[in-house]
Amino acid sequence: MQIVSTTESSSPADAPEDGSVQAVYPPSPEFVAQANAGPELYEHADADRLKFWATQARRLDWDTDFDQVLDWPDAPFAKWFVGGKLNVAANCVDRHVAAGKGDRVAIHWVGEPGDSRDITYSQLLDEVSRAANYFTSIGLEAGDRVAIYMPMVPEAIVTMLSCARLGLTHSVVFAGFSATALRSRVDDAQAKLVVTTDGQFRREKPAPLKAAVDEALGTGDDAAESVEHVLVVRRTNHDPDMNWVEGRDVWWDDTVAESSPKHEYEAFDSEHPLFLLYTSGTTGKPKGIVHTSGGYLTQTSYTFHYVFDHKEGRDVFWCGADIGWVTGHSYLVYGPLSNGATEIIYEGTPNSPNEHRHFEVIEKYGVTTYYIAPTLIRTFMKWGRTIPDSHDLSSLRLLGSVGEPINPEAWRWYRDVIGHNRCPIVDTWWQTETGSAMISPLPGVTATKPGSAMAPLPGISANIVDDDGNKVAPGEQGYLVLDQPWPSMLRGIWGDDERFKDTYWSRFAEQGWYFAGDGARYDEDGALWVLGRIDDVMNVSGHRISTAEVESALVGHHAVAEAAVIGATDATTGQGIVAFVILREGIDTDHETLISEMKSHVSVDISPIAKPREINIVPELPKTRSGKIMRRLLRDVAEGNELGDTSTLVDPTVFEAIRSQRS
Ligand code: 6R9
Repeated sequence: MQIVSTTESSSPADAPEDGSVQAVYPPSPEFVAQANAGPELYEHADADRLKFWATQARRLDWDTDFDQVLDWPDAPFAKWFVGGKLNVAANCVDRHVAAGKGDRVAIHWVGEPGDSRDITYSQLLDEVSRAANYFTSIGLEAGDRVAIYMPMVPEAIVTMLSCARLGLTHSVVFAGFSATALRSRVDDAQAKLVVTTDGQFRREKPAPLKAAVDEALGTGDDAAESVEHVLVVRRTNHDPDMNWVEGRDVWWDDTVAESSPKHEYEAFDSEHPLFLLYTSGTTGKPKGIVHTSGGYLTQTSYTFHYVFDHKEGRDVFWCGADIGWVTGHSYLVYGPLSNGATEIIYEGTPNSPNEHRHFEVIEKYGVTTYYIAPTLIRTFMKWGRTIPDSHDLSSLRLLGSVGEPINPEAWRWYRDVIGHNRCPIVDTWWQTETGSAMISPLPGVTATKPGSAMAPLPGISANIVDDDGNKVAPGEQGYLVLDQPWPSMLRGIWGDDERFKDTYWSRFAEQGWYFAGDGARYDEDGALWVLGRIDDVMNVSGHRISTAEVESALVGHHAVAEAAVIGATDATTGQGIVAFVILREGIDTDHETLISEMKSHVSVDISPIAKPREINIVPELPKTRSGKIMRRLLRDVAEGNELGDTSTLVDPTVFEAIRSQRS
């Protein structure tokens, strides 16, 4: 596949003169000249994949070298870097201090109410050591599980690293989840310790958090029996009614902060479990995705270096995800810190106290590398370009996108308004299960197409196949599969090997491929386009149409800020396309005219078969707390069904607004 282009420039001169939009964006010669990655990275990986991964693994410090790169006869249960021993936390902290980089800032922490802290690698080492000493003092041992239910405070990262240091397996539960969700995760993992805060700031107001832990852990007969201790970080200092269970609850200030900052680490087996991260499946019970040490750290570290073109000591990296999601694990904690990066950790939402917040942070800290989700880009679009335009964003040199397909309009807006047509964009496809980025351009190498994740990274092998496992022709939709194991792959579902095999490996069992659950297609140049979850692919009169494609077309209409599309059951066509759209600020054309304009826009942009049957103009879309649109619920609305489970929604009241628009 020809995806490499090194010499052409990506100046405005490349823009077609007939007014149509630019289709391909080659890297600029200036970026190419300084890029970490070159085309030879693909060549090395293609020549000998396992040797390539061994080279990447040696970016880390191993206390005992590995003697086998991959052990796969027991597929789908993989072992990577067999025989090797390392300490993940020492790779993220100690080794940078030992190399004389202790005074470098690891974390510029920005609190929601405006407070801030800068934490150097030396200070991080002290903090991690203190927590490790305290955890040892209460009897925790390698292999025990620790639940972390915290907002984005530095102690959350310190706790994750202290667990890694001791071989404790952490399970971070997003602090926006309910007490019920926390309880089911604590029980499933049989966590002995829960680390939390007294409260958290949300839109400038303190809200209790420890209270949810108390509710989750219960009392008497209903008490979560595995939990021995609850460790509480003081954050808001504002919960006059806070409950305190003597003998179970302790303050961080009285315990960790009083412990010794000296701690000798021990090395653990490459396959020692590092963390569990729960993700929702098709059935009600969340799956505890298991990740281990050596392979996970190898691939997060490698991808951080090459995909984000990280320059040690110069770059300031900012990933906008929460530590409650895999993106936060891999690109707020393990990827950046294993590379000795300086990064931003921001506690709040993008519009507190106002919509300028992110751009002020970029300006103040000189952020060079900015990695966010398309939903936030579209929100910025909705707020309007005058907001970013009023800030100096000249420090930025690379932009990233993750979490969902990015529509070309949002991609171009991101590149133009945030990146000033200077910064390459890396659209990174991956999942909780894959652990690190898998399909993405390499900046300085790949000529990118807006909306395409382009190609598997060096060392990764993917394919798009039909029902029988045959590679699809360009333009045809198929299943995205990973046909070779990769170092940061999930090692299983906690306590449920059968579900692991069944969920990911049964669709193409004969071939032994991992089925990711996403649909994708190649274009005529071989670039790979991820179309979204397979259950988001509609079937209208026998034609397969991706919700993402229709959404992308709708967002291409000048009046539309954001769109969600679902396939609703239709007696004649199988499914009918129903769209929900949010308008941009300042659109005052009447809705009837707009709706008919939008329908013909989609018809022209994709094909008449993709023309929505129904378009609803709504004030909000139902989103999960990680920013994914809950199409399942929109389908219920469109089909007039009882609403399914709304517990993971940010704002369950959006439905009243949506329903009132439809009636
Ligand atoms: C990292 C993360 C995984 C699902 C995945 C896919 C969607 C993520 C994407 C993307 C298109 C991208 N997804 N990145 N789709 N282009 N660049 O988001 O993990 O929360 O487990 O979600 O997200 O559908 O299967 P996770």
